[in-house]
Amino acid sequence: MIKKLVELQEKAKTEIMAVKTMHNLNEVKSLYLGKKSPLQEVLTQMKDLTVEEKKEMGIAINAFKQAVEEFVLVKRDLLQKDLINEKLEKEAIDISLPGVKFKDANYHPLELVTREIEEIFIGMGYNIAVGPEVELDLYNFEMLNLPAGHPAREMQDSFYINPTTLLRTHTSPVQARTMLENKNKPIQIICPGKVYRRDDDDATHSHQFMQVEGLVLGSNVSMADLKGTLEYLLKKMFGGDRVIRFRPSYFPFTEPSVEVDVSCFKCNGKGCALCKQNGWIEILGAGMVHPNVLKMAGYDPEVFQGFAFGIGIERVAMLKYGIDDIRNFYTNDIRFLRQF
Ligand code: FA5
Repeated sequence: MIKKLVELQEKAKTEIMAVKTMHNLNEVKSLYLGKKSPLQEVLTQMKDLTVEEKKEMGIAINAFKQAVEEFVLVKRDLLQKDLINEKLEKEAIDISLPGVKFKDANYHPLELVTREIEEIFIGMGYNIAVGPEVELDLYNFEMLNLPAGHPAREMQDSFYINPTTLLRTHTSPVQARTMLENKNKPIQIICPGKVYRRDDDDATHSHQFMQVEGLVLGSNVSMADLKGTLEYLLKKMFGGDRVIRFRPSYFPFTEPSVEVDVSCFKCNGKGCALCKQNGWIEILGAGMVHPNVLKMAGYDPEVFQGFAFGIGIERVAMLKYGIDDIRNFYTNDIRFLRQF
C-alpha cells in the first residue's frame, strides 16, 4: 500500500506541474485529495491492517497529503508569476514612440514689434520707462504745453474718469514724469504702452492702440540726432524695402515738429484704399522738446535741449507684416495669430 501511495504521489506531482491554469490546478488538487480520490480506496483497505501497520500507514498518508499540498502551493506560485509576466508584457509602454506634439503659444505681433523696438533702442543705450494708463490731465496735457482750452486738445479727445483724470491719449505724459524724476540730469528713455482716444475705428485707426515714446535730453542734442536715430530705427525694422519721408508738422510740445511716413506696403506708394490714396502711412510724430515743456519740468532750456518721438506700434506692425486692417490685432482670431 505504501508503494501505491509513493506512485500516486509521483503521478500527482507530474500532473500538478503540467497544469496551465488556476482552474485546472484546483481540479487536479481535488482529484488527489478530494472525496473521490484514490486515497479513499487506500483508506477503506486500512481496516484489514494490524495496529502497527495502521500507524505506519497513517504517517505515510499524512506525508502524501502534505506533499500534494506543497506541489499545489509551488504550482500556484508559478502560475501567479506567469500571470503577472503576461500582464506586464501586454501593458508595456513603448517609450520609443514619439509623443503627441503640444502646440506652443506664440507672441502677439504687437508684442513682437514692441520687443524688437525695445532691443534696437537698448542697443543705442536707452532705458525703458513706464507710466500709468489712467493719467492726470496735468501730465497728459498741461505739462506738455496744452493748457485747458488749447485747440490741439480736440485732436486727442479721450475717455474721462473725472474732470482731471483720463485714459492717456498718448505715451507723451511719460516725458513729463521722467523729467520730474530726473531733474537736471540727461535723459535717454523709451516707453512702450497702451493709449486710448475717442477716434473712429477704421483700417488704420483704433480707439485703443499702442505707442512707444522716446525722449532724449542733453546739452548738445540736435534735430540731426533725431533724424539719424529714427532713420536707424526704421532701417533696422524694415530693411531697405521701404521709403521713409519726414514731413513738417505741429505738436504743442515740440518745436520744430515732424511726422514720419513710410511708403505703403500694399500699393508701394502708388495710392490705395489702405493709405487713403496718398501712398504713405504715417507711423510717428516727433520734434525738438519745446522750451515751455522743459521749463515746466524744471529743466533750463538754455542748458538742455532734446528730442522726443511717439511711434504707433500697430502701424509699424502693419507695415512690417503686411497687415491691411488694424482691427485684426484685437479680434483674437487664432488663424491670424498663429502666423507670427
Ligand atoms: C502723438 O500721439 C504724439 N504724442 C507723438 C509725439 C511724441 C510727437 C513726442 C512729438 C513728440 P499722433 O497723434 O500723431 O502723435 O500719434 C502718433 C502715432 O500714433 C501716429 O503716427 C500713428 O502711428 C499712431 N496713431 C495715432 N492715432 C492712432 C489710432 N487711432 N489708431 C492707431 N494708431 C494711431
